[in-house]
Amino acid sequence: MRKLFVATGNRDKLREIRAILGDSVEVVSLHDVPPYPEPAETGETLLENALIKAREGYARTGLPSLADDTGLEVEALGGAPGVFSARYAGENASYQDNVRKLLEELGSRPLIERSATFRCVMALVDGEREVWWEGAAEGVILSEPKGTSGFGYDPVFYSYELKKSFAQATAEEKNSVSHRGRALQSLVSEVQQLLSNIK
Ligand code: ITT
Repeated sequence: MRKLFVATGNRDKLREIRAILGDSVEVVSLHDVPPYPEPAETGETLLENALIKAREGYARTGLPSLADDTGLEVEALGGAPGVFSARYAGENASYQDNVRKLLEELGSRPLIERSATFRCVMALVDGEREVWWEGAAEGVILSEPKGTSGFGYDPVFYSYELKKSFAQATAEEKNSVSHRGRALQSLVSEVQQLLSNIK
């Protein structure tokens, strides 16, 4: 089976990526290759950061490399945390730290002022081409966490489509409407085609 390197060490993302890609490719990650320092995410956009990670992955492994960069954009906060979602409450912030900071920033605003978009860019670099796909999910930020599934900001992200928080949804439900699920769905058939062209 063709191997696809997914340039992330985030096991929560990996679990979702593996579930969505299914048996179409063999996914290997940062946990399966000799360690290398992860490149600094110095880009100003999700796409720039996804490309930084995918290019480094390809340079290090020689395998077609996929990278995910995700951001939560909250309208009332001018699009924050956006590209800084992983380090919103500081370098090495935990998921809980970031959620706490987000709830503090939003304070007692009513739901109507808590609109948010999860956006995910997936970039693939294989030595011949650089391609990317984007997926988005719309919702609102709840005033307190609900549910225990998923990860990151899932407990406070209420999905309009699912009518519950991502952390109250099953993995299948989340993947069917999520930013990551959507980016990957449009990638699946193309990845198979791209990989079958690689000698
Ligand atoms: P890699 O760069 O190694 O892929 P990361 O955790 O640093 O992993 P990002 O830079 O893309 O990933 O940061 C996105 C942050 O947004 C992540 O740490 C989570 O806190 C959050 N996040 C990403 N996808 C999410 C999802 O599906 N549901 C909830 N929160 C998510």
